[in-house]
Amino acid sequence: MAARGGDVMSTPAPAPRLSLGTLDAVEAGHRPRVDPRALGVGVVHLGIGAFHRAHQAVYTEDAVAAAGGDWGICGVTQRSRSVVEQLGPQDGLYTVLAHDAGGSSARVVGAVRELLFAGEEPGRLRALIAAPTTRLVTLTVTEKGYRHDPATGRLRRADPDVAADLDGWSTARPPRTVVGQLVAGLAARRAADAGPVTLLSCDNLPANGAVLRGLVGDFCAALPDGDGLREWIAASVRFPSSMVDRIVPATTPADRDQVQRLLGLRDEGVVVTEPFRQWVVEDDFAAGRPAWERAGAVLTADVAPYEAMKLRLLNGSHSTLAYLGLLAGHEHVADAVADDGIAALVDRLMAHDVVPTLAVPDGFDVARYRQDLLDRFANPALHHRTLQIAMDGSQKLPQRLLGTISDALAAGREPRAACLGVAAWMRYVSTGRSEAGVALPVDDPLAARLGEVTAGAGSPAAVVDALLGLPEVFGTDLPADARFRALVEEALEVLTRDGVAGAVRESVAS
Ligand code: CS2
Repeated sequence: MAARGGDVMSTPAPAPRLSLGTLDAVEAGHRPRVDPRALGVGVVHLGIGAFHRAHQAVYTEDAVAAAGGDWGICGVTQRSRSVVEQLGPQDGLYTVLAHDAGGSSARVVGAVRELLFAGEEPGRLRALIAAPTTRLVTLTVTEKGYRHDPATGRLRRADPDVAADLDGWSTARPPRTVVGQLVAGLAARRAADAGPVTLLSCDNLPANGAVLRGLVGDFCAALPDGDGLREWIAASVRFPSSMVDRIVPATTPADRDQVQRLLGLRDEGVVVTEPFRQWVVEDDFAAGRPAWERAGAVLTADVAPYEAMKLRLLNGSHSTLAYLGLLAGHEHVADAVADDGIAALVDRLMAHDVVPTLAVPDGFDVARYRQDLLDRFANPALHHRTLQIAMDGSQKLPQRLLGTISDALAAGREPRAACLGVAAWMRYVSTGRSEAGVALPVDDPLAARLGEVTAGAGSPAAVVDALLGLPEVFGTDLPADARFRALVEEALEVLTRDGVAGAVRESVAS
C-alpha cells in the first residue's frame, strides 16, 4: 500500500474517474474499509472541505468498519459548489494521500454518501437535520463561520448575514449562516418530533461545543417565538466539545497525478495530509455516535486540557511560523522551521511562553508532544504553504496566541516569543509585503478594516496602537495592559529595523 515518494513524473495519460462503478478496479489495499453501497446516512456534516475528509470521515469509516452502524455522512458545502462538482461524479469517493519523508500511502474513503450545496438546496438541508435517521450534525466551518465575537463568545447580531437570517425568519427566507441553518433544522426537527440529536463542532476554537451551544441559544433568543425552541434544544440537543488535529495542506495537481498513478483512476477530490491524526471528543451524545474509540479517538469527560494544548502549542506555533516565515520569504512551513532562528523562536514560544500556561492531562508527555510538533512541521513532503495558515488571522490570534500572552502576564512572565508572533502578524497585515518586497495578499474577513486602521500609521508604535484598538480581535483587557503593549511595540520595532533574523535572535536571547 505504501508507495515510495520522490519520483517526479510527467502528467499521466487520461484515466477513468474514481466512482462506485470503477471502485472494483482499485487494488484491495487502497479500497474503503466499508462497503459504501451498504452504508446509510446518519451524520450531516457542515463544511465538507479537505480537513473533514482527511480527519472525521476517516475516523468514522474506521469506526463503522470496526463496530458497524449507519453512520454514513451527508457532506454539506456552504459557500461553493466545487466539492459537489469534485465528489458528485465520484459517488462521494475520494482518496486520502498521506505523505511523509519515507513515502506516501493512498486510501480511498467511502464514508461520504451524499453531498449537498446549502446555497442551492436549503430545504433539503433543513429536512436532513430534521430527519429521524440523522443523529449527529458535525461542523468544520472554520473560525469565521461561527459569526461570533471571540472575546465574548456571543453571536454578532450586527453581522449583516446574521441580521438578514433573523429578519428573514418570519418570511421563511432560508438562512445562510451556519447558526441560522442549524436553528432552522432544529426547529423542523422539533416540529417533526424526530427526537434528540447531537451537534459536534470540530473547529479550532476553545470550548467549541459550549461556544456553539451559546450561539444557537443567542439566535433562538433573538427570534420572536424562540422560547419553546430553546427549551426543546436544552432537553434534546447535546453540544460536546472536541479537539481535532491533522495537518491538511491544499491539494496540488501533482498530488492528483500521484494518486492517478497509484490507483489507475482519476480522482478530482484527493486530499493530502500527514500520517499523524488525533481526535479527543467529549463523550456527551444525545442519540448515539460511531465507535470512534475503535478508530483511535479519545472519548473523555473533559476536552479542555487537550484543546488548550493543541491550540496554543500547535496552532500558536503554526501561526507564528506562518507570519515570520512569510515576512522572511519562506513559502512552506517546512522551509520556515528549517530556518534555525525561526525554529529556535518557536521552540522558545512552546517551552517558555505556552507550556507553563497549560494544565497538562495526566500521564501526557508534553516534551515529547513538542518535539513531535517540530518533526511534523518539518515534514518535507507536505508542502504546507505559510500563506494558507496566515489567512483569517484576526479570527485565529485570540485562541492561538493571546490566551497564552494573558496567562503568562498574569503569572508575572514576559511572553516575548508570543508577542513577536503578534508583531509579525501586525507587520504582515499592515505592509502586505515580505521583507524582500514581494506582495502578500491578506485574506481575512477583517481585511478591509485592518487596512483602514493601519493606513496612516507611520511608525511601529502607531501600527500597534491602531491594531490594538480592534476589540473584536484583542478584547479590552490586553490592550489596556502596558506590559503587553510595550512587548508588542518593541517586537515590531526590532522586526521593522532588523528584520525577522534580527528579531528572532533578540527574542531568543532575552
Ligand atoms: C493551521 C491548521 O491553517 C491553519 O491555521 O494551523 O489548519 C492546522 O494545520 C490544523 O489545526 C492541524 O490540526
